[in-house]
Amino acid sequence: MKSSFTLVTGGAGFIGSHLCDELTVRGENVLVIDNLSTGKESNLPSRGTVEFLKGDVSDPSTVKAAFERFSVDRVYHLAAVASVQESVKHPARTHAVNFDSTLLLLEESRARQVKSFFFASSAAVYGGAPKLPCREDGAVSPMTPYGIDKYASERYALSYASLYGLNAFAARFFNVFGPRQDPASPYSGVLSIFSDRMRKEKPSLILFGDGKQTRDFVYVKDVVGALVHLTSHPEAAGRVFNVGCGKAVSLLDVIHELERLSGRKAELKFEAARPGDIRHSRADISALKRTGFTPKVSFEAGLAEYWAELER
Ligand code: NAD
Ligand code: UD2
Repeated sequence: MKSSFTLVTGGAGFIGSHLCDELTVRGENVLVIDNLSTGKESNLPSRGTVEFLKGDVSDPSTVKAAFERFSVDRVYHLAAVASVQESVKHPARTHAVNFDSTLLLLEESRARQVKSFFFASSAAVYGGAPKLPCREDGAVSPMTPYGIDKYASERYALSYASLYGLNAFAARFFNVFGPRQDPASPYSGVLSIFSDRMRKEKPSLILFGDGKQTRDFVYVKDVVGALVHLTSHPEAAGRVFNVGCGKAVSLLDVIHELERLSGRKAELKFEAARPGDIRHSRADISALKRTGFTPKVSFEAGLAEYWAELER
């Protein structure tokens, strides 16, 4: 009999690689599909059973071949063009990755009756001026191709639960941060960019807007903890959960904290706000808490751990 594998798409990326770490620690065999567009092979765990297929998750032959070669019994779908700005620049190209891949994976998962299917959605589904804190049963109004594809994918995943009995659930990640978030592009997560710059002798930071925009930053280890918890929760199927901390932190607060950790003062350059940028974002995490999971790492503690890791 073939051994079972847990498929993690985007497993060479920031969040996906932390998830792979945790799954291998739990003794699961992991199969990763990643095209390494932003991920790195060196992010993959060095211990445990990890098979790596370099390929495009929106290509039907790649996805089919993976399911034919391996006995996949769980799926975590995280591969995506994770940059909102990239989706604004290239809506058609990002749609193929951020939406088509979900339908392909759902079809394979339905045909093979996998035990669980997870889709990585985003706070971007709430749009530009949500009623705060954002609740899963509140209004959605995605403003960018990224947010629209996330919402459509999420709905497809949940409809596969109700229509076909697939054990599918989704999570709307708020702003995730931590080790291995790649600061390489100007569209990378703001905390990875700012932390990287603060390590320089004379750090200078660009603020798009006035720096008073707020985000609900959540540490990557809590995100992985929430996913693993929800996967085995009997009431997760067919539902979407906010995954954040429930606390708003402004970019100016972030800078203050990084100045404290680094002992350096940052030079701030203010530029126009980016198109499609959300002003404020904060999660209501009571649904997640009701399942028995509460994030454990505060913004300050997570940032201190991340900073220490960068300085190591
Ligand atoms: P990331 O860019 O580090 O990871 C995405 C991974 O997907 C990368 O390894 C990349 O190489 C891979 N990938 C991209 N296109 C692919 C394709 N066509 N085929 C195969 N692999 C492909 O980003 P991340 O921050 O780890 O994001 C993971 C998921 O979480 C994404 O779906 C993202 O939209 C979602 N998300 C992230 C955040 C955040 O704050 N980081 C917030 C909300 C949602
Ligand atoms: C993040 C995720 C996205 C999405 C969303 C959910 C990344 C790269 N993007 O988008 O996938 O799901 O969260 O809400 O993780 N900024 C600056 N200076 C910089 C860089 C950024 O001022 O050098 C600003 C930016 O204009 C924005 C804020 O910082 O107002 C956060 O930007 P981001 O790209 O980290 O994250 P966001 O919220 O656009």
